[in-house]
Amino acid sequence: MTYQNYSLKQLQEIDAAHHLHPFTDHKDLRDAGSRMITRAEGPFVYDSEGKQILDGMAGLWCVNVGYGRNELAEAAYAQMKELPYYNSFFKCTTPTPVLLARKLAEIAPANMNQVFYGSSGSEANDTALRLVRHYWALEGKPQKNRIISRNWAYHGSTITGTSLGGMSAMHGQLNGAVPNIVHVMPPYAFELANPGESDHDFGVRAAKAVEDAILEAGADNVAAFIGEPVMGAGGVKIAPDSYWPEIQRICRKHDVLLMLDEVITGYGRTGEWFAAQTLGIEADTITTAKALTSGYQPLSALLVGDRIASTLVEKGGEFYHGYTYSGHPVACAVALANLDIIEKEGLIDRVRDETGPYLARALAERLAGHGIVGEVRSIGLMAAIEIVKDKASRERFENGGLAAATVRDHAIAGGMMMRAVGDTMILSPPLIWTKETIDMACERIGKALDLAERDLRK
Ligand code: PXG
Repeated sequence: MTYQNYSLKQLQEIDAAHHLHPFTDHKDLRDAGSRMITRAEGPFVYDSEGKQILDGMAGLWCVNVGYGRNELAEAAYAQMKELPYYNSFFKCTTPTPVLLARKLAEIAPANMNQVFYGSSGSEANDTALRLVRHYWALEGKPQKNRIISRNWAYHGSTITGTSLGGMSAMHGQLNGAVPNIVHVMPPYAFELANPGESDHDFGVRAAKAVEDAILEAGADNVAAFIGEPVMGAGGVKIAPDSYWPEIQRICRKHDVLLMLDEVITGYGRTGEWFAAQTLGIEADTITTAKALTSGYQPLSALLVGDRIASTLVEKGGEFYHGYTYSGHPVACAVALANLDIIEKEGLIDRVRDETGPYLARALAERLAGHGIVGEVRSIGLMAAIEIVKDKASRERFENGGLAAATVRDHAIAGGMMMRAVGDTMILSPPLIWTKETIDMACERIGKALDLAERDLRK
């Protein structure tokens, strides 16, 4: 590649002339010009001007083993030379997706033994929706097809992903969602708990919203509930402890399948391979992608529980669904090498026993007391910082979203890559972060909060 021959300005001009970015206001982008990230190593990314930035988002919630891993490049290279592509249709397949499927069954919750591949989380959720409805059709209940989801959920950006998701701005541009998907309140205590309501009671109430939706539709018409164990793109919304056990009980009581979307939480983020294990949830499908390859290759795996899989096998009949790149051998080779690194380096144990608790303490002791911080919360290496104008009343700054965007801009300028969702700052770093990296991050975030407070209170 010869991009080094171009100046930043030239690349920005070419970008503006030819490249439409995801989730972007293109008028804005043309005014500002894009930030060009050109290389990365370990926990850092570097922009075209050589500026080093600590990557608090693991790319986009995916680079769990950090950057610059030769093993992954070599796995891809070796597989490309031997067999760059062959399909898994028409009773064929290739060795790497087979071996990866066995590995995934080994690390997944006990009832998950089958895998369906795609190239993205959105595709995997499309598969999940189709599979769950297919399951009920095979069981002789085709009308049991409604899906309960939640406001603020993010399940991808295809029409299915957007329809399953609960992002109102995205729905506003949908012009017709996939039918029979309803959304209820999320378990977001910081904004939705009533004054004086305990976390426990709020969690039970948020779960009851799911049961109410089931009862309203009639359980015979409800196929499944879908949820992220921890809502990621919606702002790292962590449910109270009472929520998931209630959801599990409600789904069992009404014979409603439980679909987990672990595109963000999968592969170690919460201190177990899957958040289902951290939170003790028994699901019928688990959507995974992102950190399956640490983002080095596009790959998703829908983990399918025994209940659905056995019906599929016993009843037979073709499931008319699949992608050219389902089980892509190169992506699967990279995934195998990636899971190997996670295991050999003990990254998940480190999150559970060391860095996860250390991050929680650091946020609580060093940032929670800040004048514009309303709450900090985390699970494993996934965290949120709520930005408020008034700590006691939790009143937000005017112009919703501007406050966190101000913090974010100062953070990036200070060498700390973070995301802002509304007025929530979020962190989801590579699992290779150490206590020292967390110290560095907290220091940089603290400075960004100081500078933002100065701007915001002007
Ligand atoms: N489910 C969840 C829970 C996700 O977080 C998807 C599905 C879709 O995956 P693909 O691979 O189709 O993008 C995601 C993706 C953000 C952001 O701004 C988050 C995602 C994607 C893009 C931006 O936080 N998550």
